[in-house]
Amino acid sequence: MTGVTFELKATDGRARTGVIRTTRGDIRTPAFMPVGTAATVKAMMPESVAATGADILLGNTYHLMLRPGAERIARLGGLHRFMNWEKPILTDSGGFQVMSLADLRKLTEKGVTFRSHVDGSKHELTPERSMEIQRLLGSDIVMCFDECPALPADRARIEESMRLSMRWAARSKAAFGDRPGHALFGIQQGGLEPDLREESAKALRDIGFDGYAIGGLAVGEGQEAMFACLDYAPDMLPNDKPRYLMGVGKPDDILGAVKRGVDMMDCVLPSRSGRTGQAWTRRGQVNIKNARHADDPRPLDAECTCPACRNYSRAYLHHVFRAGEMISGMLLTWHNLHYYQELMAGMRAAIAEGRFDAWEGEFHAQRAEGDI
Ligand code: PRF
Ligand code: ZN
Repeated sequence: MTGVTFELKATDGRARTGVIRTTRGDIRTPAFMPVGTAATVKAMMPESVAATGADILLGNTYHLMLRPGAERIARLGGLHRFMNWEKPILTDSGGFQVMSLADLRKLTEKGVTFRSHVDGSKHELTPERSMEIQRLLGSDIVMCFDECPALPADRARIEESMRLSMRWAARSKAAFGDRPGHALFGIQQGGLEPDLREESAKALRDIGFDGYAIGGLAVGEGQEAMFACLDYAPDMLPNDKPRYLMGVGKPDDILGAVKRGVDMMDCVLPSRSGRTGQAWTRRGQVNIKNARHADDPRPLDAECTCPACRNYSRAYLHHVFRAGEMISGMLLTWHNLHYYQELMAGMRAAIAEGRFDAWEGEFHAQRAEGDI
């Protein structure tokens, strides 16, 4: 008994809807987790993130250990209090970010040493230290420490890396210990090789986790290859535990993942693209930088109820982007996160009512109409 439980409420085909209950509140699934890397969802106040409908945020071990430091956050009352977010937080374990962001990385059986991308200082992360940092942060859902090669990669490299990650998963579980009210998720690896995915899933099932992530996807393989893997990978993981696809994705990636049995996702896309003038709407992507918006009095999306769409014109959003005003990133991020959460709410309702296929048809039809 961990104090974090998963209740599956309905399925439609392979799509699932349910709820993860934690001491900090319920997470309705399928769930999208906005990314709050540096103890903030960039350009958003936490109450605004909650207003978009998010039940949970993602935080990062790697960034927070470097700045401001896990021990400091613990002294200040933990990450929830530090950043003023009372709902659940899931933290990634750091290995994936070290491999993509840090300098002078050295990988051994013990863990990984690296230099900070912030100030060049030297650090070490191991499964044990990652569990300690995530405990100091006060994370509700802790991720195992793993490693993941970018694709394409040799089968030998993927196999070796997956087996290392499974040994690290066992060490993560031992170091995590027994922490009522907190959950530990394993991470499946194995690239695009079905037998390696099964070997990884079996290793994780044998150790036993509160939830299971699918790692090592959306790392350069493309949507078609990712969906081909998701045609079998989720079914290798226990049916009665949440399944989390890490670092995905665009709205159509999310739809395809949910359709294949995924319950949770995270991605920087809605927040990051909001700061570069990209909006995601039910009719597709809108680039607010485009000169065609300069005199347009209409909202970004007439059907959207977010503050950017209720209170401002495309002309205004275009102007503040061009002028480099901070409100540009604030409004577009809010809109994008609101759209993503509406997408999730729409899928949850469709699955509960057994009309997921019709919902999917409507999603594609609206996009085909294009921007009007
Ligand atoms: N492992 C971890 N975090 C991740 C990934 C992974 O494989 C990915 C891959 N898309 C994103 N974030 N720990
Ligand atoms: Zn909007």
